[in-house]
Amino acid sequence: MERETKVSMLYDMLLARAFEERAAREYTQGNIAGFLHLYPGEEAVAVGVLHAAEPSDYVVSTYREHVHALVRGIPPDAVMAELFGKRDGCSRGMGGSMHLFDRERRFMGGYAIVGETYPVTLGIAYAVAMRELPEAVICFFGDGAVNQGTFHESLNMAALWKLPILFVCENNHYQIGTEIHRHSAVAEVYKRACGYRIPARRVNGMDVLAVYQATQDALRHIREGTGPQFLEFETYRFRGHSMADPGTYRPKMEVQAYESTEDPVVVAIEETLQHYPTPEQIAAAGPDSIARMTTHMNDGGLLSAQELDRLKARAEEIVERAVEFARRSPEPTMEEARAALECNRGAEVLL
Ligand SMILES: Cc1ncc(C[n+]2csc(CCOP(=O)(O)OP(=O)(O)O)c2C)c(N)n1
Ligand SMILES: [Mg+2]
Repeated sequence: MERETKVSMLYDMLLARAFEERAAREYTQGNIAGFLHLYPGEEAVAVGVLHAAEPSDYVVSTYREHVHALVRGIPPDAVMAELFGKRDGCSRGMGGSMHLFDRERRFMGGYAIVGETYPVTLGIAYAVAMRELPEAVICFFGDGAVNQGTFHESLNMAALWKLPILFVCENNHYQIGTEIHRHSAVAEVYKRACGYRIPARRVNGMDVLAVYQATQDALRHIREGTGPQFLEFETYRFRGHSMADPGTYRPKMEVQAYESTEDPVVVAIEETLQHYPTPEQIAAAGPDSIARMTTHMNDGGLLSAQELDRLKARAEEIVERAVEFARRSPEPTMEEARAALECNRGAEVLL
């Protein structure tokens, strides 16, 4: 792999981290409303997958999609402005954090409903297959989303019709607060794809180079016309499920009461803890994807400390400018909202 590609992937991860941490700050200051699901910890997945993709591929994502949108090439200004609900946002301020969209870049949306991405992907992939072009549709979803009925219906049809889909599971081991052993009968997500004869692999989602390689291989098979592929990337989110998840729904007194007694809740917590990864397991999984990539590049003599500082500074500056841009952008009007409804009616969406 070219040095430039590695530097570019590292930069995208740094930008992603800086963007999301800043979005969190803007949220707490009241500049972003609604739900805000952030991506720190998971950067290697979006960056590795989307660097391996072609601009002609389509991307369908979830509500945790800011970084997918950024790596896809939507300008940080337009993404931040959308988070702010402003007119210069990529969905003209009418979508917000969970509904980023950019037709020209074939970013076919973030979706708030868990499991909604599969049927949308299927429809796009069917259109692509009819046009017989070497394009693929990349479908992102979380580990919790594989328990939805649409997952099974869509995988079955995708395999049956040999559709050009890359299913990408971002397994961060949690569905909101529920750990995977508690929400899924099969904790190795990739095994589910075997039920539909879809080739599937589990890959370290904290290693951007491994993610890139696995995606390239999978996309090559898809372009050969052999049908869908499935990749499960094991990753971890460093923050809560969303910014709306501070845990304040439990009165302090109640929590303290449970903590201070030896009641069944304590036993249940201990039992739960047995399913959580031990510190040794976490350490064995390796460091943060950004730290890992930085070490890799330093060891290979590909990046000096000064260059790394410059990349970080550039990312911070781009994010600062995006926030300024979002602040200055006007609010959309009700007339614009109505016009958007009208213009979407019956419109051709695919390019
Ligand atoms: C159909 C549906 N049910 C429930 C929800 C509420 N909900 C939002 S996110 C989420 C958890 C999804 O977890 P996962 O797929 O693992 O994605 P992650 O948030 O970990 O990225 C749930 C249950 C929803 N948005 N849609
Ligand atoms: Mg999850």
